[in-house]
Amino acid sequence: MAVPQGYPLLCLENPLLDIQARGDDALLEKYGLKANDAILAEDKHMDIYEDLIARDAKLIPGGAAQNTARGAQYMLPEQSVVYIGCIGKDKYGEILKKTCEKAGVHTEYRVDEAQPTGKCGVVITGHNRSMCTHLAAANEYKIEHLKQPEIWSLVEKAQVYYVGGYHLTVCVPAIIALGEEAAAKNKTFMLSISAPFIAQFFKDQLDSVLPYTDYTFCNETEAIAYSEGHQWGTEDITEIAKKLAQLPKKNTQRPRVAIVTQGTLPTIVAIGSATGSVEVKEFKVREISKEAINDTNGAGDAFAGGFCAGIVGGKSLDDSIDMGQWLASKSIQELGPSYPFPKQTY
Ligand code: 26A
Repeated sequence: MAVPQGYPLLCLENPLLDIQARGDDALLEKYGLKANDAILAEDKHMDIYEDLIARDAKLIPGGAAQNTARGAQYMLPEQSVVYIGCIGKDKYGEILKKTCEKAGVHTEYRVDEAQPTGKCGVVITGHNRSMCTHLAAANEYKIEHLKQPEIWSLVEKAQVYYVGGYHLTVCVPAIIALGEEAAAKNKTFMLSISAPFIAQFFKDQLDSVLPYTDYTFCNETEAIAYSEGHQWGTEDITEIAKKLAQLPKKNTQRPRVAIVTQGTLPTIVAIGSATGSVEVKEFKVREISKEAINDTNGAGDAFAGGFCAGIVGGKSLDDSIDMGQWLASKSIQELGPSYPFPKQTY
């Protein structure tokens, strides 16, 4: 057997296939969906995938952190990124594996024998997207898989960890294991809050992993959901970013950086310090003409991917933010969470 190589960036989350189509208010209403949201599918949502396929849906590789992994690898030298999660033994799982291979991302999937590969129904209405996820196999990820010697050796060789907050619904112990490894060896641990429902309904799980984060990512709606859930009494994004940066931290050798994206508005970055003071920086996004936008699904994942590439490549915080904004601007010109092919260079 080939000895696994080390990859500097290790990403963990839910591998999903996106089933994405244009919809309308009637479709949103039929399933009780908001125009712009991400939820876990309940029984009443299970027909939506067929409805989307009937609307000529595209099958696009998704899963938020898997998009980030592909994005980071897009901007890094070969063999920089490994992605971990659980798929089923089926055609959709094969599509995900092949797409990652093509993108140069090494995958170490756990393959569940019983459940199908997870899928995410994406309803596009104008510039909004509503996502409804049936995790299926993705929900079967277990800490035992991460602790297998050949997988754990990749964890030990990695220098930077990126976890999608959506995984808080699946396997908190795996996230904590990565956080502990990072804190013990002064490596970098990053986490995205991923969706308002994570801040609202998985609050305790989220709070159990935030102390490990060196970089916490969220968008404006997730920031506000977090603030509301913690009765911070503010919807001011800069204030929330500052408070996120000041939350308790396990590894005190690194400051916490909280990064809040807000669509076309500037990205807010709050940098904590050992003394408790916080520095705030704002970064304008790269403007794209309205006509050039294809769809914004996955823009945040792309931003995180470009940012991770910067950090893994030893770039400064400011440069890493710019790399994130560059990759996000490229991704929104593609269909779904994808990147231009042939490859463009930063
Ligand atoms: C557990 N949930 C709800 C999810 C997701 C998810 N990825 C992991 N877990 N719900 C939506 N996504 C992904 O988000 C991307 C856009 O940011 C979709 O698969 C889509 O590719």
